[in-house]
Amino acid sequence: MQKVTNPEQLKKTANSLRKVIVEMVHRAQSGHPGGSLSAIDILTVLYYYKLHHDPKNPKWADRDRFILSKGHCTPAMYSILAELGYFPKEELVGYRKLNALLQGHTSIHIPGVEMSAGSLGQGLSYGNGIAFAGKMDKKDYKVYVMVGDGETQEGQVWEAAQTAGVHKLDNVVVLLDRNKIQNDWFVEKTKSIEPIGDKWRAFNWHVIEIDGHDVKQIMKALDDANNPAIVNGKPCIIIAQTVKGKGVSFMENNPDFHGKAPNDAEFKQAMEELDKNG
Ligand SMILES: Cc1ncc(C[n+]2csc(CCOP(=O)(O)OP(=O)(O)O)c2C)c(N)n1
Repeated sequence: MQKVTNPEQLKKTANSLRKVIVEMVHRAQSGHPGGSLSAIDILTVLYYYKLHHDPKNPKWADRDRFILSKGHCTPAMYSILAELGYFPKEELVGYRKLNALLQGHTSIHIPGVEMSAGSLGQGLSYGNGIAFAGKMDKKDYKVYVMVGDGETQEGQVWEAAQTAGVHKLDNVVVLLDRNKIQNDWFVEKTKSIEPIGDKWRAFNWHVIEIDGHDVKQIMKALDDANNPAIVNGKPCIIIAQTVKGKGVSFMENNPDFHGKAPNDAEFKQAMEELDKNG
C-alpha cells in the first residue's frame, strides 16, 4: 500500500476518522467512543504510514500484523479498515446490529482483523505466538498489539510481557494507549499501574514514551521501534500519553464516555467541533 508520509495529511485523516467514529457510535446508540478517540491518531499513523499490508489481500503471508487487544475500541479500527477498502464502507451502517458484519468487539470474520478480542488481556499472548511463528518461518513481519492502560491490570499481560522479554521477541511492538481512564473511572484511582515504563523495562523491553496525539512523535516512535540499532534485540513498547475522548470537548477526560453513545444534541455538537478542526 502507498504510504502517507506527510504529517499534516495524517492529522487530517485522523480527524475525519474521528467523525466516522462518533457517527458509528451515535447511529448504533452503543459502543466505546472514548478509547477509540484516544487511539485514533496512533492507529492512523500505524495503518497509513508504517504497516506493510494490502487491503485487497488481507491474508498476505508477509503482512505486518495488528492486534487490537482492547477489542472494544472497534469504531477506531473499523473506520480505518473501511476507509482503506478492507470491506465496503456501507458495512459501517450495520455496526453493532444483529447479524451484521461489524460486531461490537473485534471478530476474525472481518477482513483485516487478526484476532477476536474483547476479553481484555489476551492480545499480547496471541501476538507473541504470531511473532514466534514469524521467527520460525524466517519472515520479516512485525506484530503490533494495542493495549489499554486499564487492560494492563490483567495478569496475563505480564505473563506475555515476560515471555516476549525472555525470548527477545524483537518483532513485537506494543502500543499502550495511556489515556488514564478505564471502565468508568480513573486508572490511578482504581489501581495505579505506575511506574509503568520501569515495569516494562524490568521485563527486558525497550521503552519509548511519546505524546500519542503528536503525529510526528508517533511516526518517529514507530520508526525507532523498527530500528535494530535502537531496540537492540528487545521487544518494544510505545507508551503513548493520550486523552480519552480526544477531539470532542465534553468527552475529553470524561469517564462517562468510555462506553456511552452521544444523544442527538451531543452528536450535533461533536460533529461541529470536529468540523472546525478540519
Ligand atoms: C477480562 C475483562 N474484564 C472486564 C472487561 C470489561 N471492560 C471493558 S472495557 C474495560 C476498561 C478498559 O480500560 P482500558 O484498557 O484503559 O481501555 P480504554 O480506556 O482505552 O477504552 C473493562 C474493564 C473486559 N472486556 N474484559
